[in-house]
Amino acid sequence: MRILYHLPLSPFCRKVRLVLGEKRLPFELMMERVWERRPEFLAANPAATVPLLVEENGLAIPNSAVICEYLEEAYPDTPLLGRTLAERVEVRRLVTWFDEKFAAEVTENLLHEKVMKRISGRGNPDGNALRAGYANIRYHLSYIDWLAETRKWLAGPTLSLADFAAAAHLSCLDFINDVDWSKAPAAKDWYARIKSRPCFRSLLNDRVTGIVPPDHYADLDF
Ligand SMILES: N[C@@H](CCC(=O)N[C@@H](CS)C(=O)NCC(=O)O)C(=O)O
Repeated sequence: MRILYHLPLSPFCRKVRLVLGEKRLPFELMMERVWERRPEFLAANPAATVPLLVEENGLAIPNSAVICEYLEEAYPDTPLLGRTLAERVEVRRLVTWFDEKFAAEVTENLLHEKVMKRISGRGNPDGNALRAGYANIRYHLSYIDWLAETRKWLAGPTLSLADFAAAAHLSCLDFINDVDWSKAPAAKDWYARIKSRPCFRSLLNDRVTGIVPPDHYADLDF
C-alpha cells in the first residue's frame, strides 16, 4: 500500500492528501514525529520533513511540490495543473504564492507558533510573530476573496492544485479558529465548495490532542 508520512496540521501534507484523494489514489496515513529524527525516516528523507510519500514499489518521494509534480506525471487522469500554458503558469504562480508567501507571512506566524512549537517542545509562541500573522492574514484573505469573486476557481476556470494549496493552509488555520470568514464572503463560498468534496473528508475528521477545533471546522454549511 502507498504510505503518506504526515502530521495532521501540516498544510503541505494536507495539500498532498487532497491531491491523492481527488485523483482517487488509495493511501495509508502514518504520523511521523519529525522532531524525533527516526533513522529510517531520515534515510528516506534527509531533510527530515513531512510529507514523504512512499509508493508501493518502494519509491520514496519527499517534499510536497515534488510529490505533486510526480503525481501529476505518474497519474495524469484528473489533471490538476490547468489545461493551457497560461493556465498552468497561473496555477504554479498561486501554488508558490500559498506555499511560500502565505506560508511565511501567515502560517509560520500563527500555526507554527501556536501548535508546532508546543507539540515539538520548542518553546512558547512569540507575541511579535502572532501579531504579524494576524495582520497578514487579513490582506491574504481579501486577496483570496478577490480571486474567488472574479474566477470560478482560484487559478481560473478549472479546479486545480492552487485551490488545494490554499485550502490546505486555510484548513489548518481554521482548525485553530484563526480565519475570520465573515470578512471574505466569496472566499467563504469557495471554501465551502472545496470543503464538500470527498477528498476533504479525512481532513475534517482529523483530531489533534489538546486542540479542539471550532464547531464550524467540520460543518459543510458553516
Ligand atoms: N517545502 C516543504 C516544507 C515541508 C515542511 O516544512 N514540513 C514541516 C511540517 S508543516 C516539517 O516537516 N517540519 C519539520 C520540522 O520543523 O522539523 C514541502 O513542501 O514539503
